[in-house]
Amino acid sequence: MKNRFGKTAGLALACALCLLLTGGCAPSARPAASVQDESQVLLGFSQLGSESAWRIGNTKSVQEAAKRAGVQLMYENAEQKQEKQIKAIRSFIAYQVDVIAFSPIVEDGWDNVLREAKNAGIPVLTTDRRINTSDQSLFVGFVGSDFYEEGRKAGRFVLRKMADADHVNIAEISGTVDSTPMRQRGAGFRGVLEGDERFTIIASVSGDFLRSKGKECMRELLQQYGDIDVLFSHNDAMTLGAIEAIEEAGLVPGKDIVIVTVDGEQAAIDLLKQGRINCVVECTPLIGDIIMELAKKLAAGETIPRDTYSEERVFTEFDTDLDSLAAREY
Ligand code: GZL
Repeated sequence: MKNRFGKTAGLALACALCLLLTGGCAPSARPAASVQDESQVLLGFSQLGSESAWRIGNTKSVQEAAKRAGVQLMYENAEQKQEKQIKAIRSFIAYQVDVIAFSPIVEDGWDNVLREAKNAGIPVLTTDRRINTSDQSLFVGFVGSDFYEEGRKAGRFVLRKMADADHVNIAEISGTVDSTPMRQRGAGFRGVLEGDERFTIIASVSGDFLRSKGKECMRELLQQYGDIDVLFSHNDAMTLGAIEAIEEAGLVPGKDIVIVTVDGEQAAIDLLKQGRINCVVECTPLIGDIIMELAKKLAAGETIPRDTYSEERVFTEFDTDLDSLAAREY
């Protein structure tokens, strides 16, 4: 951990910088100098927003894990804006945190601010989503899901469910454009189906991981295409919106249109049990404890694995134990 005796001056400077950089909203969790415990790791965490139950569950996991781990957390919510994440990272640098962790809303555009963190000697951990950079030294590791595998799991379910179909029209409602889950879930899904002429992805539109946009997208898809056999939706929030549109159109979700979704929110599992969703690919947001474990290692100068992946399941209509599933934490 950095020597924080010089912190008081640093704190004043950082507050001024943060007020300058963030338009006056200093990190709500910024500890006053008097309450800083020099032995505690100080982690700056930039969360991308609050767009879904998954994201809210992820934030809760990080905040509760910090308390359990005795890590002092400076938390910033960027409200879906990359420029706010960049400003938050700059304020963490000014405050000389021990470690920076962030969930990059999109993959591109991080090199400059991460070079500033590197020059300040602050290790950066990417969580949940990845960045696209030619300089791999700008971050020390990634912790989160294998989104390619999530897409492959969705594709393998479609292959099984539609095994007897002669031709299958698939509509895709994807996540935030140029985000890692959007790019990799889509690629994994397509990789499983490619080469099988029976499957056609007739449309792919972005719902930005939002329930409201998922509903809008599905309404438009149903107006444009009268023969959608399968919906592949990149997250449960959009799926919940899409199901509203499907039912408004007088169709039965899970029957008239096979529905494959990703995340594993309680609401999606409940609909799976009711037969209104056919497959839920788990993507766990509960990575707070592993983030704290890795942050403490980094603060102690230890090395960490380049990639740390979550263990994840897939739940389908073919499962016989759905009723025994434990309550979901998101
Ligand atoms: C995936 C995460 C995605 C979730 C969405 O790790 O980045 O963002 O699938 C969330 O629910 O909005």
